[in-house]
Amino acid sequence: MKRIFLGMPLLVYLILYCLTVSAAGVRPDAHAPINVMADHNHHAGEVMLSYRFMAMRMAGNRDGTHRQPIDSVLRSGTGDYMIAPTAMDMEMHMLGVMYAPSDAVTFTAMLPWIKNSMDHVTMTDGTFSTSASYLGDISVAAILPFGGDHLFSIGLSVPTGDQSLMDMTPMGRSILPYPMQVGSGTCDLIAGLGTSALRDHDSLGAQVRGIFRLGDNDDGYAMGNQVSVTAWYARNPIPNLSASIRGVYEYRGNYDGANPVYAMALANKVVPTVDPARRAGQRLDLAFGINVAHESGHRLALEYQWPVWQKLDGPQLETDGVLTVGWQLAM
Ligand SMILES: [Cu+2]
Repeated sequence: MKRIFLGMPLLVYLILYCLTVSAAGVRPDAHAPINVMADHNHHAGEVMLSYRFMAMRMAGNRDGTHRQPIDSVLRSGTGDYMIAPTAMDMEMHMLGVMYAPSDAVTFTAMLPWIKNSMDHVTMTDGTFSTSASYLGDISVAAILPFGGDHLFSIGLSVPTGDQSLMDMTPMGRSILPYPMQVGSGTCDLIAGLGTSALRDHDSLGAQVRGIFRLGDNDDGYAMGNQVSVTAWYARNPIPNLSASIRGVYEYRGNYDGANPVYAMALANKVVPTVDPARRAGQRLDLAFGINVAHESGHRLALEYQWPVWQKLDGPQLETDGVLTVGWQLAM
């Protein structure tokens, strides 16, 4: 998280710079809050480049809607496991490109780079950390506007990521458990439906989006499907800055099948993160964001999202917050 804070002064400077130049008809809230994907389309011939940085912090265990102290996860206490995760950080850098060959369709491609790190405690009071980073799953999609302010998007995520990343653990160099992997290993269908309305000084939007796994991967399992429903309201206190508030409901399912490489660890209850039936969860998040638009086509945005409610098939690490910052340039 340190690098984020080092980048903050630069981001603040860029936002202040953008505010000094009039936006001449560019609406900052013509784009949704930065953590919403496939939220807008482009006009014929337009190209947009984007970069997003996302940092997610997870800390502490939860089962259902209740927090679980470490003692109730570990076998040395009242729990079942030899090892418990205590915290996890995910950092993602994502490059994106959008291109509209006509007003009727905008194509998008996204290329993520993901770094995961996880801290653990063992039943003998030992601690250890693992980390892994790799290219994630590249996705391509078509965004199709209809009926004025509505968008339908359909795409495919291809398994360019890795689901067998390794690192040193107390058991030697091992394949890391499910939440540390950066790829699904499957081709996934992505579908979304969204709508938005721009008024004189404010705007509203909503989107439903899902990721559906098409079959099993080479290791004999499929990650759970994911569905998110979100709605936001944005207001422009000054012409080229909008401030937004957003609600998000997210559902992700348990894994289908299991990677046989974890069979021994699963049978011996070594750690809950190798259990394909302890991956599911639901979250209700609240997010606050800022979009800044410059007449040159540059946009900067920031959004912070945190759960107000979550229910997990645990023990599983609970999410504490998600920070997303982004830059976009339309040409
Ligand atoms: Cu765009």
